[in-house]
Amino acid sequence: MAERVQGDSPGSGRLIRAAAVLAGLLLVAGGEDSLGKPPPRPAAPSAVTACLERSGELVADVNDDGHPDRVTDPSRRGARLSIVFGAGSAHETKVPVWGLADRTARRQEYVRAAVADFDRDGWSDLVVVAGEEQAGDDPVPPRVAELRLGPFSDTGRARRIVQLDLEATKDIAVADYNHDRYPDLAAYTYTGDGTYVTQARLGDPRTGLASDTGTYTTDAAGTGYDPPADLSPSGLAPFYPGCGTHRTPG
Ligand SMILES: [Ca+2]
Ligand SMILES: [Ca+2]
Repeated sequence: MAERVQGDSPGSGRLIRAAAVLAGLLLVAGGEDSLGKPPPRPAAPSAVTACLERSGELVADVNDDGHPDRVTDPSRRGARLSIVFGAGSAHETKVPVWGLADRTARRQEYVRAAVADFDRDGWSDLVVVAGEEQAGDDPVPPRVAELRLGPFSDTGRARRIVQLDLEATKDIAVADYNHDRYPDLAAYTYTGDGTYVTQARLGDPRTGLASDTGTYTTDAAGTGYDPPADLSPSGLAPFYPGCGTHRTPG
């Protein structure tokens, strides 16, 4: 935080501290521009019970407008995630993964996203990883590696954003590593010199996704970018009940 040097007036120290606090608040709020505001803080629990279709599609009100939204990712590694906002309503809108990357999407060479309620507060959250492709021996870290705590808007805006300590990650998927009912994240990550690993970030009630412990890291076979066909066999199934059934998750 701001330190006051000798001879500086007490007032300027306070001003610097106030400015620093304000800058922090603006970062937390995610700002506002042509992409609109994040949804307001929820006043009540979601009226839509989140559930999983047999097809693997997640149904949840991710933007808290009272209409169910539908989340799919046929790629199963974040590349082709899309969300149909207001599915079945007059305002139905399909947003592809690029549209959720936020203000920087046009400058990204790749965008990946995953949706689950990582902190289990009842609102599905959005992870976005985006940046430059790997282009040499040294890992290129992503420009964007964020957990946007739900509800989030149809442009990927959220009131609370957690910066993730992901390394040179490209592909991501919701996973179940430690079977504690908090969704986890699998991250296919470049470690340099042509080698990749799959790392884990564990769902967490306080931080959303906790730091890597190294415990679940697995080396990828061979060298070069060759993500597993199924980055996370468990997917969302352990964490959401089936739609139209009384099946409990797991
Ligand atoms: Ca909605
Ligand atoms: Ca949440």
